[in-house]
Amino acid sequence: VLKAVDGEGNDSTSIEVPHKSSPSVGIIMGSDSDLPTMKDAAVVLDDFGIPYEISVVSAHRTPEYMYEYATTAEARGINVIIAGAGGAAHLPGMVAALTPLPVVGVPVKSSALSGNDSLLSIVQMPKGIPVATVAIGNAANAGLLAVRILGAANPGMRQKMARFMSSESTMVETKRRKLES
Ligand code: RP5
Repeated sequence: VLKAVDGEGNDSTSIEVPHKSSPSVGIIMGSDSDLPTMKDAAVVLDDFGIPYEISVVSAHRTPEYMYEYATTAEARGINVIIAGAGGAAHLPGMVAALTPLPVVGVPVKSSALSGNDSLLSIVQMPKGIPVATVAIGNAANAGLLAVRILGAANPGMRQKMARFMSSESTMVETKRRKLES
C-alpha cells in the first residue's frame, strides 16, 4: 500500500500497489503529496488491465534513486513511464534524459502558482528530450495516453481503447437526450 500523509501525519490517500511480476508502466511522483493526483493514472491502468508499478521518486530529494530508477526501467520491462511532479517539476524531464522510454509528464497543481509552474517546467522541454505533457492534474489522461502508446503495437489494446471511446460517446449521447427530452 502506498500512502500519502497529510500535514498532521494522518493518512490522506492510499492506494493498493499491485504486486504484478512484470509491470509494463511505471508511475512515479516527486512526493507522496502527489498521490491524490497520480492515483487517477493507476485507476485507468487497472481498468485496462495493464500491470504497473508505482513509486515516489524525487529528483531533488533522492537524485541517486531517480538515476537508478530511470536507468533500470527498460531492463525491468517497463514500456512507458508516467511521471508527476509539482513546482519546479524537473522529474519527468530528468527521467526522460536517462531513458529511451516514452515519458508522460503530469503537472501537479501547486499551492503557490496553481500548477502553472509545474506545467511550464514539464512542457517546455528543450529540443531533443521530449516529455508528453498532459493538463494540470490530469493523471487520468496520462494513463489513457500510456494505453494508446502500448496500443500502437497491440491490436487488443487498441480495441479496448476504441470500446472506451465509444462508451464515452454513449454517455454523452444519453445525457444529451435527457437534456433535450
Ligand atoms: C515536488 O514538490 C513534488 O512533486 C510535489 O508536487 C511538491 C511538494 O512536495 P512536498 O513538499 O509535498 O513533499 O517535488
